[in-house]
Amino acid sequence: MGLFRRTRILFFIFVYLLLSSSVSHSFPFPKRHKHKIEGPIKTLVVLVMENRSFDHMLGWLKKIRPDIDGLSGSEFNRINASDPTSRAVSVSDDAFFIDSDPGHSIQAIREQIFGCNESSANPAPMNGFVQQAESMGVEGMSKNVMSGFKPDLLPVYTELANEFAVMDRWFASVPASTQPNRFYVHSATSHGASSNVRKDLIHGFPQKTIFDSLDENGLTFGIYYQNIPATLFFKSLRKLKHIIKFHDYKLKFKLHAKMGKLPNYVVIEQRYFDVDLFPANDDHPSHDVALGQRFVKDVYETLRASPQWKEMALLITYDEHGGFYDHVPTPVSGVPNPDGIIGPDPYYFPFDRLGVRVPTFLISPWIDKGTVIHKPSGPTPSSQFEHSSIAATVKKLFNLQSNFLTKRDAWAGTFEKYFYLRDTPREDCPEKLPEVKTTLRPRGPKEDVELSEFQMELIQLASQLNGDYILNSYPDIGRQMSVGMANRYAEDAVKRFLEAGRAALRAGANETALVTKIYGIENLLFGFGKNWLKDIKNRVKIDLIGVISKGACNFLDMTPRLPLVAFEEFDKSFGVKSEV
Ligand SMILES: *[C@@H]1O[C@H](CO)[C@@H](O)[C@H](O)[C@H]1NC(C)=O
Ligand SMILES: *[C@@H]1O[C@H](CO)[C@@H](O)[C@H](O)[C@H]1NC(C)=O
Ligand SMILES: *[C@@H]1O[C@H](CO)[C@@H](O)[C@H](O)[C@H]1NC(C)=O
Ligand SMILES: *[C@H]1O[C@H](CO)[C@@H](O)[C@H](O)[C@H]1NC(C)=O
Repeated sequence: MGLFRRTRILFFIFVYLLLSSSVSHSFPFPKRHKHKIEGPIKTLVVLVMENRSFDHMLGWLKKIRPDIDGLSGSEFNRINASDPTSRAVSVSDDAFFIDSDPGHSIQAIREQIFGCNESSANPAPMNGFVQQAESMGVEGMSKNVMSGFKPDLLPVYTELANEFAVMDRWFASVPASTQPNRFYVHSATSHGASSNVRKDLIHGFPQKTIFDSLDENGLTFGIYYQNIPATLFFKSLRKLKHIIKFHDYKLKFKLHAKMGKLPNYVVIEQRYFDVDLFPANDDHPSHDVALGQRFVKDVYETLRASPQWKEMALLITYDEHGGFYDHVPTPVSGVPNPDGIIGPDPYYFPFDRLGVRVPTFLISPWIDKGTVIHKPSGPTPSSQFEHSSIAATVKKLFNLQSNFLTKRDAWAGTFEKYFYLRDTPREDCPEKLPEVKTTLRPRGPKEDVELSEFQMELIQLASQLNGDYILNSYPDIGRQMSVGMANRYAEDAVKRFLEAGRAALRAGANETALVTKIYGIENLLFGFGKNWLKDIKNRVKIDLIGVISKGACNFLDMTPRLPLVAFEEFDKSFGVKSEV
């Protein structure tokens, strides 16, 4: 590698020495005027579970709660949706443990809701779930997708439904998989992703998020994660100033709640990896739904015990339906494309219809017992509750001066009015939810299984955070990993990423810088003399700050033990991968 080439590489890497004596240790946050929140809710907590439809989780509640739009018991799908004489599979209330993952790609979901490849029927007939399941060739799958849980197997949800509000018209934002739907929750668009988009997963999705709007208005947010925060897929959350808003759920959630220090917008992420010591609690097949129940119970009871409880609301929803049957037609008309971006080849999905209905709860002492919230009453006649309703409601609830994020949250129904129906908060909210004693799985976690698609994406995110994404083995980096290995890899990547970010903040780095770890920087530095920093500084146009790796430090005769990281100014393109 010639000096010229090395110089070009280093053009992107202005390394600022941590050990420089001129480092400022002051906290680099400007004081802002406090934004006043008028309404009763000062903190909204959002928990997005994985991959279950409304009818699968809550459909059978209708037996004891006829006001909820659940199952009558006579719903069915045929194994061939276009053949009225083919065998019918009816809904059943015997869901227990689902091992394999039903289909939920954009094609599979189209078949589930329309029964064929033609997507013009309105209302959508919701008659292809069994046909799609049959096509997967997995024994018992078509029965599984039509099954639902008996309410007494999900005692935490049954109690929450009786104590607070069930929203029985809340849809996934996109008839596609986990990741696009999770993007809608915080940014009202998936920026064109209808599945996994590798390039954007590496560089981070560039769209504006509700976190940015909150920040602009001087309000606070916090992300309480367990193995790896999927919110780091957003580029803007990789800014240095946001590093300190990521907290380990285990260490900090209860503490902050108890101290009354939860921020205005709280995102709780669950365990996405199923390992012996810490089994997954996200409800994703094949994970144990009983653990999901215990997790929801833990979150609720923590909030209930907080001095902030009377100014709080908790929204629990599911990213998507996970291939499970739901009888409510997916809205297929009057849904605006958020930002003009069309999905990729070969489907060119225009983001103009929603996904399948998912279970959603609204919990707060401002909500009356046994409330059911159906369709929203605006802002347009076609408006619906869907994941963008969260950003739309945050804007109204907290009176944000920022614009809507996209056309989608401007259109989505909002739920702030349900906090204004009482004069005072309730005093009778349960302090504890029912114990969940039974396991809903005949076995423990299997650490040695392959990764699911979403877990692969999380590993790709982790490889971005720790710099491995420039290796030739990316994007197959997770292919050789078992779930157990992947869990360790992801946790380690997150730990080092956040540590490095905090170190840079302490060193006085510009808070708008993005954190980017660059693999093998020490090799690039080799060959420059001791004045290399000055040389680069003279040439560099972008403001990059770095913490030196052990290797480079040895070369430079220094001794820090910090991970290798560079910090890139926000909005400048990376240019690193192609150069190395
Ligand atoms: C489903 O039924 C239609 C209409 O009878 C028929 O044309 C088609 O071949 C059937 N599909 C399968 C997979 O059996
Ligand atoms: C739908 O289209 C795909 C190709 O895009 C084809 O493989 C499949 O058989 C079609 N399914 C039906 C039910 O027509
Ligand atoms: C940080 O960087 C931004 C973007 O380049 C710049 O506008 C800002 O003035 C910088 N802040 C400080 C404190 O240097
Ligand atoms: C849920 O998770 C899986 C695997 O984690 C992911 O690939 C998919 O997009 C999501 N949907 C379903 C139904 O699994």
